[in-house]
Amino acid sequence: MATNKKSTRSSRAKSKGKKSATAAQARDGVLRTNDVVAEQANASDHFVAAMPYNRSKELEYGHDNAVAPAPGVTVEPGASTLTASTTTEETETAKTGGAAPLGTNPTVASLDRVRVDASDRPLTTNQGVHISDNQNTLKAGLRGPSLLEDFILREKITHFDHERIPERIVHARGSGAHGYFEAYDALTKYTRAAPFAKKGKITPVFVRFSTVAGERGSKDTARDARGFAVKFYTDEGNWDLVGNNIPVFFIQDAMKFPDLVHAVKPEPHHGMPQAASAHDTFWDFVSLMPESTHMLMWLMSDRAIPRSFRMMQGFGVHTFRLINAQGESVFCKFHWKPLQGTHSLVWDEAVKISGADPDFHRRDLWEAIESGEFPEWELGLQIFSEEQAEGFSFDVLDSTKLVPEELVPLLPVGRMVLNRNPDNFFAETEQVAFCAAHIVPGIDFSNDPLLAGRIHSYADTQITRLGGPNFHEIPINSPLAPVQNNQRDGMHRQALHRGRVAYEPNSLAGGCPFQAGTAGFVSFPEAIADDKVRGKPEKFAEHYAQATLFFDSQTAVEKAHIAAAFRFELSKVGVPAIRERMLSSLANVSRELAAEVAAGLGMEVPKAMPKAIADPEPPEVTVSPALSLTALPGERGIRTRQIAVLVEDGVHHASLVSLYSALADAGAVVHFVGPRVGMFVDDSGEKIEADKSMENSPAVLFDALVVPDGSGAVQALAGNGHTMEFVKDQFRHCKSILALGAGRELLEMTGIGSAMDEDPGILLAEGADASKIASAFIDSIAAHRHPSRDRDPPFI
Ligand code: HDE
Repeated sequence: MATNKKSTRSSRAKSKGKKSATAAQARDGVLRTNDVVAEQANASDHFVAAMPYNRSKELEYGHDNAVAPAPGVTVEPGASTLTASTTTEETETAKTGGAAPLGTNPTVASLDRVRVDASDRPLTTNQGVHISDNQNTLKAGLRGPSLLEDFILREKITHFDHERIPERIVHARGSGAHGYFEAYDALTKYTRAAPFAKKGKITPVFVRFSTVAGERGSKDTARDARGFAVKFYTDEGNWDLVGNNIPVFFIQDAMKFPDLVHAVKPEPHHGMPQAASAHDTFWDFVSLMPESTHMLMWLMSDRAIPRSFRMMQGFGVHTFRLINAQGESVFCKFHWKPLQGTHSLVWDEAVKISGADPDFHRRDLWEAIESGEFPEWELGLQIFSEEQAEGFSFDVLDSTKLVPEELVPLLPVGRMVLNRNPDNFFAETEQVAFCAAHIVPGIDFSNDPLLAGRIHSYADTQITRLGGPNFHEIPINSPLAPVQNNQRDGMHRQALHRGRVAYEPNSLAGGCPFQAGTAGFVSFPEAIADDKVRGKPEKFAEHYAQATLFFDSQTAVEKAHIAAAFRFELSKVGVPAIRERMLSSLANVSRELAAEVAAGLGMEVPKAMPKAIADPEPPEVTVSPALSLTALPGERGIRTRQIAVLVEDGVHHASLVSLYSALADAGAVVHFVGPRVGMFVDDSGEKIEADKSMENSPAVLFDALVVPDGSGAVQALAGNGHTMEFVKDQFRHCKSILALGAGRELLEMTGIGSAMDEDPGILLAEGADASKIASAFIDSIAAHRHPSRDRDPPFI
């Protein structure tokens, strides 16, 4: 009998050995000779007849049914063979296995199903044939020609030839990790989304961090926004929160995205510069797009050169909707806050790191997770009603605007921990396909016109990048939630669909898979009655208030870095009129900033650029402390911080031993850095091994420096030009330096001079007192940097 709810199927009817001709009475009462095929058809007839007409049809019309769609009509098949592809489905071999367990789809199981290990296994071809010789092609004689029939060579080379796939058009360079999200509490008041269903609920995640402009092999420390994309494998399907480490964006409408990306990518005539916005086309474009000014402030700030992926915030950027089980909706912005705190590099350091270790961020993330220092973020939501939003001075559908935390505070709702590195970079981090359109029941889009373009773009781009429409079946992309629908075929299809039905409505498969009705994803029924137009709302015309808010909310050092970044970038612009235009735009943000940048370019501040709107609504918030990096110092002290201890022959042994254990106990990663790697003999005749050299690991790769005691060692180090550079860079980049005993002389030689005695980041102690100074040194490193030393131009 037909039901409007999901029916429990009876267990599989045994069909073995039933392939004999029988006589059967069909539904019409006629006695016919039967064979297996006819029997199947006859049984189907009974099954199909239980659905004499499409009972769902009348439920497809009208508003009430639109907002509360009915579940599909289903009929229980009785015998499982009724929905099978073949009566032979239980004929087993090692390859075919048995019949599909009803209602399951093994392509969505955990990654265990595809994890491969070759321990104790011989080399094989892709067809599983053992390879006897992996050194030589098949030849006609030892000195003879290679033979075309060498299928082993040809398979190997052919596969190799096709190893690369197109890189992402943006965000090509990235690094990923697995982890989980844990809800602090049920958030059912606002949303029925699965990850927030109850206190303590765990949802697996895969996260990919990225730069935007650079190609796949480009440096990690480019000045750029960072992607912060989180795939939640929820039990109601995959939810991708594809965000950035900056809460706003350059443009307001998806129509401008290709223009923006063309402007920032290497210039098309000569393919330069790589992973850099400091060139003519970028500044030409953005100086003609004043709505990008707010994002430019963030991009020129230290946010664009993070110390680590682990030390940056993440933002969903757009306004989203949350919907609860009663169908009530609120607006929402997503924020990730790192427990490690927000910390950044300085520009000179970022430039040098890109040469010393282009994988700086990738290595940092990998090593932290490998060593069990699992990075963690808190998810906070800004929740506000549509009515509240209408009262704001800005439009919440405008992605160039943020909602100040002083206007709508953050509600902490859970935490995310990254606790497992991928097994294979390509299979997981490269093939992961994030998609802004992947949302789950309880979450919905707002009408942000930038978001609308993204809803289209991501799936579209994967078709080229991952070779067809079945990229959702690639193991890293497949949900943990069961997948069943009538989509079929296409390149690289893996699912083996049982049965002959690939359409709906159907009666031959008992109406399955059936539409879920209100148990499934239901779009929020937002009322819309307006003209169909191409245009923007008036509030979008205000371009500067939040750029000013951002600048005015920075500390003096942060402001100086923003000015220096504009100076650097615009100094790389070859066309003076573009510099001038950008300065005239900055004059609308802050006279102070415009004057500083103009001075740095040897220019006068031009007249302010005319604004698109004469008298915008005054902003609610004019200073927001939350916008400064200093707002989140972090809770993890010096854990995972990299500390260089210089070593040479004759280094004072005892002081290093005691210091090492104090720093390691505090969670720091201590490296002995010598003029070369390998063994050195300390003052007590014992050996000390340098795991890094000043040549392979310059100062920029470390957060702090220890200059050792031992006059012989200090003299030897002083004779090495690398040492001077090492100490100078540590000083210039405002990092903590501890000089023990004779080590002080080295600092003096670099020209730090009297600054040494007043500088809170320089600690001096006798070698014998190394253990006493350790805790002060740890506090000093935890401060990340000592900005009082920050000079522009640098002091040494
Ligand atoms: Fe993306 N973006 N984007 N984007 N985006 C892509 O999708 C696009 C935007 C973001 O680690 C592409 O799979 C359009 C904003 C991240 O794999 C592509 C528009 C934000 C990632 C695409 C935007 C982002 C991407 C390229 C304007 C912050 C990397 C490859 C309408 C909220 C995801 C891919 C990963 C990647 C399109 C704007 C974040 C081409 C059309 C705003 C983190 O589909």
